[in-house]
Amino acid sequence: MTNHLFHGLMQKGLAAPERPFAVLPDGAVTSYGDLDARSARFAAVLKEAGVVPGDRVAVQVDKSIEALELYLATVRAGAAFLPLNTGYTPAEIDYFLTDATPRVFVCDPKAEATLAPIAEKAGAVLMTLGKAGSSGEAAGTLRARAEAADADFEPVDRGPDDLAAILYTSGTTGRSKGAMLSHANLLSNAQVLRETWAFTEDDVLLHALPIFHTHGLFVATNTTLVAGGSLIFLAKFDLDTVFAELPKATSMMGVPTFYTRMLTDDRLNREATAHMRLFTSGSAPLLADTHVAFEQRTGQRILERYGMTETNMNTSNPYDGERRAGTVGFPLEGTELRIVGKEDGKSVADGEIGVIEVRGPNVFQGYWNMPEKTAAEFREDGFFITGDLGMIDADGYVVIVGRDKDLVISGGYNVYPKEIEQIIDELPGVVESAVIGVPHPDFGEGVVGVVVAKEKLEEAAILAPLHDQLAKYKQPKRILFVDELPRNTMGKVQKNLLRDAYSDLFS
Ligand code: MLC
Ligand code: AMP
Repeated sequence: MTNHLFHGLMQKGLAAPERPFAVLPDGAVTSYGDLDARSARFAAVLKEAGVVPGDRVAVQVDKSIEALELYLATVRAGAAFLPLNTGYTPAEIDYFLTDATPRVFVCDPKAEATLAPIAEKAGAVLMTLGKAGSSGEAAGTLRARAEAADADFEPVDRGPDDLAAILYTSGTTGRSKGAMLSHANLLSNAQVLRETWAFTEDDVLLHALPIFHTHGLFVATNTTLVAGGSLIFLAKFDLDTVFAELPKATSMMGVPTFYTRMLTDDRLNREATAHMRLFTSGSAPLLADTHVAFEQRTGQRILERYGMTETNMNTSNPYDGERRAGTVGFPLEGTELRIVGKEDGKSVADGEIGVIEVRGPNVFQGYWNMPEKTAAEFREDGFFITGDLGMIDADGYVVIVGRDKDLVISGGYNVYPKEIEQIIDELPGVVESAVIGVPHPDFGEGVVGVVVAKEKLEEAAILAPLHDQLAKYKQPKRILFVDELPRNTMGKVQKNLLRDAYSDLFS
């Protein structure tokens, strides 16, 4: 039987099971054979728990090889993988589980007591998966069950259009939307990135990204898998570990914060990076200054690419050829990109700014349970409206100049102001609020809440109640009090004026 994504990703690995798939900083190696055998056992456990093709398996666990094995197991079992940011609070998890109604929810053993009632309410079977290397109860129930499970799990038959993953991405209304990605969406993008970036089985990718988002899970992991290469798998981005492991790597993928942090460190120099084949950046704009500074220090030109949860990767600077700072390069093979006028939806002339729209095998199937939202974000001819503003320069390079959506990107994580404003506006003493992003030296943009209060309030009075409701990265780094919010004649808050007024807040 054929499972489009599993067999596509594992083709090279299954042919050479002794080859390493991932190496941990402590030297522990997971081979492709191990990955195959362990994902088979996890798939068997999922099946025993009642997972049938089309079901969702939601997962909120620390980064580990086992979490990747669970991803592949879910695909093997014919279900859709639904990874959740480890920073999400129980209140946020409640929303995702209620919306997606997964058959199984896997969480950290430490969170079990808190999350059990939420899983039960959503009708999900709860299992736990602890940190790599832990044993006994701390290892969790999934591993214990896997030890007793069948290692000969036959991958469930799944075709290109079947659902492989649902990734939630916040929405402008404040309600998160589950982007449905098919087997073909994921496999085609991994294959095209392998070709575009020349990944082979000799590649060793330094993996310091989280694995609950497109960048760390699909771009980094799937591309390495289809190439039959290997990962140096770090728990998180940490400068000491990155510099210690860099000599063994051939390539690294990061968000701009990785590169600005590396630039603050004296260990970044030509010698430390001379052996590297490729550094890529994405998920947020890489400042041209960062690109230039990195090249001056190392001789390496970071390759910037552009993507989204909904579309996987859309464009990339060339591997061979000029990697142009401040641009995201050209549409990937098979992906069409156009720039249209915001009002009329008609293509603009080259060099003019408009909304970026894309179409291709990389573009998702729609939002889970939200047919109207899906319809609103696609044109009749199948182009997806990204909400990013861009232009195409004289040489065909795509330049992203801003966003037509009210979105802040902090350290590569998306923060939708509405979600935060809705909570702040409910707090005692608050009249209204506007959440904005302003330049931040470390995170690119820092989240700031601008609040109109009825009475004198301290910052803490706004920030403290947010702790239980919002993941840390969404919480404003500062709260500023003003007498009134600037509005245009239509009554709309002029966030651009607020962004200008506070542009130096973090400098
Ligand atoms: C951590 N904090 C953040 C934050 N990350 N705050 C705002 N934005 C972030 N991104 C909080 C911490 O909780 C902490 O709070 C304080 O800020 C400082 O933490 P830190 O130790 O400096 O943070 P660190 O753990 O090092 O994390 C920073 C980071 C991480 C940049 C390494 O955020 C990260 O890995 N980002 C990658 C995101 C990503 O993969 N995005 C891809 C999305 S997919 P306190 O108060 O406790 O000190 C996508 C599509 C595409 O966009 O195109 O790829
Ligand atoms: P997400 O919803 O987390 O997948 O984030 C997708 C958004 O990140 C895109 O719509 C862009 O706004 C932004 N993004 C991704 N890559 C880049 C890039 N290279 N430059 C600028 N913005 C980017």
